[in-house]
Amino acid sequence: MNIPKIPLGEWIDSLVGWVTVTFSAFFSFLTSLIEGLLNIIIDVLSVGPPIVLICILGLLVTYTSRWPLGIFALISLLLIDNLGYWDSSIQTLAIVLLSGLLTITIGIPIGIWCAQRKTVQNIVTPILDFMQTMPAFVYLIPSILFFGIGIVPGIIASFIFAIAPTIRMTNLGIQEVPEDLIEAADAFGSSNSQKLFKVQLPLATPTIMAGINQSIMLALSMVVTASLVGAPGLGADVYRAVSQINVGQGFEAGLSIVFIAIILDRITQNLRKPAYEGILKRKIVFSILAVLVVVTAIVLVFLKDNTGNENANGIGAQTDYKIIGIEPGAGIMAQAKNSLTDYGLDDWKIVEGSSAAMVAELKKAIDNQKPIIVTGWSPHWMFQAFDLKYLDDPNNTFGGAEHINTIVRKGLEQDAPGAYTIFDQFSWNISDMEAVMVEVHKGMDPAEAAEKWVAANPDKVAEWTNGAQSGNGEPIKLVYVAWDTELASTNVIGTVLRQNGYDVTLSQVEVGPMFAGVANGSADAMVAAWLPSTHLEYYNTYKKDIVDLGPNLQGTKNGLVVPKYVEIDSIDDLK
Ligand code: PBE
Repeated sequence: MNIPKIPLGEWIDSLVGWVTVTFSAFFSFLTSLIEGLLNIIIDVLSVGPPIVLICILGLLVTYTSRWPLGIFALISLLLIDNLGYWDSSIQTLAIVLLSGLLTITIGIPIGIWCAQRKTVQNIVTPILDFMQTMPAFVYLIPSILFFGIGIVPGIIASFIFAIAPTIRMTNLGIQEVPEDLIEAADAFGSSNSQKLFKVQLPLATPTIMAGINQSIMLALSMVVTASLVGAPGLGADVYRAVSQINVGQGFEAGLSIVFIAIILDRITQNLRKPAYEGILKRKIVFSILAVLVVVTAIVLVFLKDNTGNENANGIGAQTDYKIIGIEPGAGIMAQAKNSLTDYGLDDWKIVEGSSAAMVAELKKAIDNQKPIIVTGWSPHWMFQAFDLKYLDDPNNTFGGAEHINTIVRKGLEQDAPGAYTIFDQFSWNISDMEAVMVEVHKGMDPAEAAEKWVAANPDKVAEWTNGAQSGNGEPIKLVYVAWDTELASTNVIGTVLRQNGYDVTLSQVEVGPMFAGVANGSADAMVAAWLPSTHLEYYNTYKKDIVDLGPNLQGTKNGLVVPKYVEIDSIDDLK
């Protein structure tokens, strides 16, 4: 059959593109609103030393769920603080509380509406099914375009992912109210709203609370995903640990998430029937808590407004002192962090995320002619697509010109000598690599772009395969990180090996796993070691267990990059 592919992806692309432009004012309003709310929550939670909040939470858990659990909460929070995850935990808690708040304010009314109108329920139910089954990762993509990277797209994605149970359970709770009670209410002539607030909602509360509890747990389960687009907190700690293969840190951050989950779960589950209700009335406790929160928030907002912002027009204020980074494990991220110390940029933060999110953010800033600073490297198509410049790096923190090395596992030379020879002889230059990257950027499939380049450059390829015996379908597993450069190089070398009789697979991984995979022999090779400085730490960690075949490309560079219209020239100017 010859039915052409339905361009569903393209339609979605143009729809999202249209929405991004048309509603950009609305999105930036929403972004500042959510950021503002989040900052207030974070400020309130972190007022005073950690021990204050630890005690309050401990008491609250005791009150709702008896003293043994209160003691558990106290100890686990003290442990989180001791391990050094307190600030991350506050951020995570704030993200979850805000998503929870949004879920309640939007989910409960929708749930009520569903319960009252069959048509609404018929429309909303399939939408909820769709929202819950679509992998939550997918929401991150348009979220970045609408809200930029950072915490807001993470909150929005968590909210979309988490709202369904609140809506469903509110609907269910109200529908389950026994018919005779409704009839009785009708018989006494109650209005619709009286019926809702005096009969249906009170009776439905346990079910609604169960929905909210589930929503909050789902929001918490999104924190790691949200960190891919730059949301800070425990999720980012876990993501960083994965991308650097830091088992200990991963466990500590993961354990902190578990503790927070248990505490939130118990508080929300028992909110309606606290264990010590008999000793102290629920109303009193929650009123005290509410007054405490509101007063602190007001005082903090008031205090904040009075602090002078001397340098409101400087580049720092304009960019919110943020440098947009990429995957937390990338070498350039370590260099960027070092640059903060080397240049004394104490106020600045490096936002972790991904290369794709960084480019999306850069494009958005350029479309709006806003200042932005990103971690950048060449070769990269962004220098062709946009007018960019490197900031001077007088302290040489980013290490100057570098090369990319090919690294293979021990034993490959014996197991697949032909492939080994090809890896060893693989070498090309920046314009070759750029030719592939340009095609990929224009939308060609990387494998196809690689085949095209290989077909067009038989002489170069002949040098690499010179003297290499062909394979007999031996498997060769290449690992790479989804940077544009390595997408190009890995696909090209993969194509050449395939054409020489090897059964090649490419696996996309994070930086740490890429090195570790070659070192422990679960992968055969990588062509992506940026040396001498970018990946030095990984190189040193694994150098006993790998075979370094030397450079395949010379003349790469890392640094901080800004659009040309940004009026600074050196990292020194960020001070
Ligand atoms: N990069 C591109 C990588 C190496 C390739 C500069 C983003 C890094 O920083 O690890």
